[in-house]
Amino acid sequence: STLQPTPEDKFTFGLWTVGWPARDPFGDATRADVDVVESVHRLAEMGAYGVTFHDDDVIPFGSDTAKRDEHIKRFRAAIDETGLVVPMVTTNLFTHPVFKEGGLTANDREVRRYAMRKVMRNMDLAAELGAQTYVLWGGREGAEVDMAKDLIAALDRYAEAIDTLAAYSEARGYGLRFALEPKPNEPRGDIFLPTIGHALGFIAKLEHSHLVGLNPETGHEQMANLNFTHGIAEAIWAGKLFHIDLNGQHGPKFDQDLVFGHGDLLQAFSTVDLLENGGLAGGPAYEGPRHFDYKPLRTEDMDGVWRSAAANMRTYLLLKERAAAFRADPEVQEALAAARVPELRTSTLAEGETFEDLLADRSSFEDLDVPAVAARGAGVVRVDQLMIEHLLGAR
Ligand code: ASC
Ligand code: MN
Ligand code: MN
Ligand code: MN
Repeated sequence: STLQPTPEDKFTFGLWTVGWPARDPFGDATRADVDVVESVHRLAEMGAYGVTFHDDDVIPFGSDTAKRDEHIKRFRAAIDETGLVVPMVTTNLFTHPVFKEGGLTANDREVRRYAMRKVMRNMDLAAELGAQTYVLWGGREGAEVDMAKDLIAALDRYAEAIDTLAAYSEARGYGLRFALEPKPNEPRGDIFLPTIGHALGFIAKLEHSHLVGLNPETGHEQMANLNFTHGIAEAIWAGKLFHIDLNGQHGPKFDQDLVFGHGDLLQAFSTVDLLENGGLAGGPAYEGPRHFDYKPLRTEDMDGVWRSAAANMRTYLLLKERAAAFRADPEVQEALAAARVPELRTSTLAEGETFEDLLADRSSFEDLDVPAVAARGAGVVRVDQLMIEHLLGAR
């Protein structure tokens, strides 16, 4: 294996990541704006597969039609020159003050109608650029004051908006699938659809649920003190992992958007192992882009920005290499067997067996030596240490 990224690795970056000038709530920008054309070229040189963007990343908010066309033309030329793809596109419904109280779920109906139009206009561009996935991160969909929002009506409006956008994609033949991105808070005090689980429950209620899935982000689940690998496993199980935002986070605090692996490294290891080796046949459990949504540290100059972009890909490839070595190690296989991990793929009832058969099977209950079963060690610590040893390159 090689640690040099290539387009086959399907690494993609939001233009807003390397392009972040590092303005935060307490301080001014520490870097200049980056031309998207430069970002496209630099990322292509580094071996990326594609880029993604919010409308406003490519077309500054408020551009007139002529200026808009010019920005799109320049971006398109860069894409064509480099051969990068644009597999996902999204909308900025959070920066402009008009969205301060929400976009698709704002109390103000004029804001909601405007937000829908902003998404629809960018869906036209997404389809033109060949995107398959449209992400909806509802950063401003939420509240600080519970009683200043009709919480149930807000979910109705959210569902109405997404069903309308899905119907629009169908009617225009765009073939887009929508990926909702959960986040528990920030910038709103509380954001609607705060976790993967909340979003899955919501999607099941949609008229167009078949077109709607998830774009989970590592740090967003970890902000809620949840296990990201467990979260995406449930999304995969539900057939809803449409896209993924990989980054790093050190537990519950503000959204750090660190380089992938530069946070909870053990969880990054299990994430890569699940994506690459977690399929039922032992292959990938997810085939879409490996998308990085991170922010280069505010301390860095542009050299640090490009180093951080490379670090995401290299860390992913290192973890992929370690995960492959872990799976190939005979001692690991023995430890997993001793911990009965493969046994979980055997159904609890035998083929054709009914609950009547189970009731009739005395060995399952009446004759079971429960204390003996309870006394069996589960063999988990051996697996844990083997994980650590592979992660540290000790095996
Ligand atoms: C997105 C997305 C996020 C946010 C954030 C904006 O589209 O996936 O997590 O916007 O990156 O700063
Ligand atoms: Mn329809
Ligand atoms: Mn984030
Ligand atoms: Mn994200």
